[in-house]
Amino acid sequence: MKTATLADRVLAGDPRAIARAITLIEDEAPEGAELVRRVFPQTGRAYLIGVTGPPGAGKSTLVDRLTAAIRASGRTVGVVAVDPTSPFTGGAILGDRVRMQAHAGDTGVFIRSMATRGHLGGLARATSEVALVFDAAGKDIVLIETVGVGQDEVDIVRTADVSIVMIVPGSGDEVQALKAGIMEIADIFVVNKADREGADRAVASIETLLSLQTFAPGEWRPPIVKTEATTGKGVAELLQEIERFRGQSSSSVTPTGRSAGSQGTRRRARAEWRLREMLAERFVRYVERQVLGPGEFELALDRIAAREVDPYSAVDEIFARAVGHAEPREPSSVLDHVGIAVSDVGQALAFYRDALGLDVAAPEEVASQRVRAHFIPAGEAALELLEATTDDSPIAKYIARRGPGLHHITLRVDDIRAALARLKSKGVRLIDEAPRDGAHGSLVAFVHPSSAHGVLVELKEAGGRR
Ligand SMILES: Nc1nc2c(ncn2[C@@H]2O[C@H](COP(=O)(O)OP(=O)(O)OP(=O)(O)O)[C@@H](O)[C@H]2O)c(=O)[nH]1
Ligand SMILES: [Mg+2]
Repeated sequence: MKTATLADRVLAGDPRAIARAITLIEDEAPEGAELVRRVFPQTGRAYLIGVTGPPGAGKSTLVDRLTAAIRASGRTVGVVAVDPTSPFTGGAILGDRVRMQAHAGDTGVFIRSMATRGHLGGLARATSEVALVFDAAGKDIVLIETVGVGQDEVDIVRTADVSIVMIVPGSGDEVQALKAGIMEIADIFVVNKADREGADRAVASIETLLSLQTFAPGEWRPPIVKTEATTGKGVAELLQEIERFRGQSSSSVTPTGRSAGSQGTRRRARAEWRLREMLAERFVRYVERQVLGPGEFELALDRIAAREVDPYSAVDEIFARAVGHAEPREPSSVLDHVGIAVSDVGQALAFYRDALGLDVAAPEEVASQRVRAHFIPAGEAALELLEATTDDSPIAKYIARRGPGLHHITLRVDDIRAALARLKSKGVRLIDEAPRDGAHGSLVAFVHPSSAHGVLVELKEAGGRR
C-alpha cells in the first residue's frame, strides 16, 4: 500500500517521492524493486544521454550547461551523476547541493549523485533504475554522468540512447580513452576545456582514429564538438548534434553495428543487460541462501584459494546441486565425415552403393587437391570416397605408401580458431596453425597424425556464419 502510494507520487512527478524512491534503489531495499515493478509500464519515454570522461574533465560543468539549455527549450531534466568521490569526504552530497542551487526553485530539474560504494557490480543497475524513476516521473531527458573508468561505468554510458565521450586537451587522455575501450562507445566526442592549449591537437588525434575506420553510407560518424563548459561555448552545437543523432537513430530500423544502432536496439541492449544481471543476482542469492549450508560458500573459497579444487569444478558441483542435475554439455565437436582413399572407385562404389545400399552423391572434383570426392551420407555424418585424379595427388601418394583405406576423419567444431588455440596449448602438433578455406565457405585445418594416434584429423567450421 505504501509502495503503491509512493509509485503514484513518483508518477505524478513529486520531487520528495522521487528522492525517496532513489534512496530505496540506492539502498537496494526490497521496496525499491517493488517500486520499479510498479512504475515500469509507465516508462520508456525519456531520452537517456550518457556523458563519460576522465576525472575532472568538466563533465558536471557540461551536464549543468546542458541541463540549462534543455530547460530553456521547455523540457524537463533528471540528472544522475555516478560520483567517484570518496564516500568519506561527502563530496557527492556537497556537489549536489552546489549544483541544485543553480537550478533552485526549478521543479523541472532533479539532480542526484550516487556514490560508487556499496554497489558490488550493481552500480549499472542502480543507475539505470534511477533513470527509470526519472522517466516515470515524466522527465523528458535523463543525463547520466560517469567517470570513464571501469566496466560498470562504461556499460552505463554504452546503453544510454546517446553516448558522449569527453576528452580534455594536453593530458594524453585521448590515448587513455582508447585504452579503456571508450572510443568505441562514443556517438559524439566532446573536447572540453577548448580554451586550453592543445584543443585542436586533441580534435586532430580523434580525427586520426576515426579515419582508420570505414563508415558505410548513411552510417553515423561520431562528430567532434569543442566545448568550454565553464562559459557554455559549444554547448548549443553539442545539443544540436545530440538532436541529430536522436533523429537518425530513431528512424533507422536496421542495426548496422557501431553506434548506428537504432534507439530500439539500444533499449533492447539495456533490457538485456538488466535482465541478465538481475537473473544472475537472483540465482546467486538463491544458491547462497537455499542451496548451500551455512559457511559452505566460504569453505569453497578457501578450498579454491588452497588449490584443493578449481573454480570450474566448484561451480559444476554447486550448479548440479541447485538445479538437480549437471549442466548438459554441448558437444564441442561432431563427426562430419570419414575420408577413405580408394584406388579403384568402381569397386568401392560396388561395395558402398550396391552391396551396402547407401546413396552416393554426384562426385565433386577438388582441383587443388587433385582428387575426386564421392559423398555418401550415412546418418548424421558421411563417408567421403577419395579418388586421385593425377599421379602426384596427395591421395595417390598416400595409397602408394599405405594402401587404400582410412585417410582422415573430419570433426565439425563451432569455432575453429578457438579449437586450434586449445589444441596448441595442449601441445598437439598441428599441420595448419591457422584455418584455411574449405569447400562451401567452410574453414578447415589439419592436426598431424603423430598427435592423433595415427589418424589424420581435419577440423572444420561450417561456412555461412561469418
Ligand atoms: N578552463 C576550463 N575549465 C573547465 C572547463 N570545464 C570545466 N572546467 C573546470 O574543471 C574542473 C572540473 O570540472 P567538473 O565539471 O567538476 O569535472 P568532472 O569531470 O565532473 O569531474 P569529476 O566528476 O570529479 O570526475 C572545475 O574546476 C571546472 O571549473 C572548461 O571548459 N575550461
Ligand atoms: Mg563530476
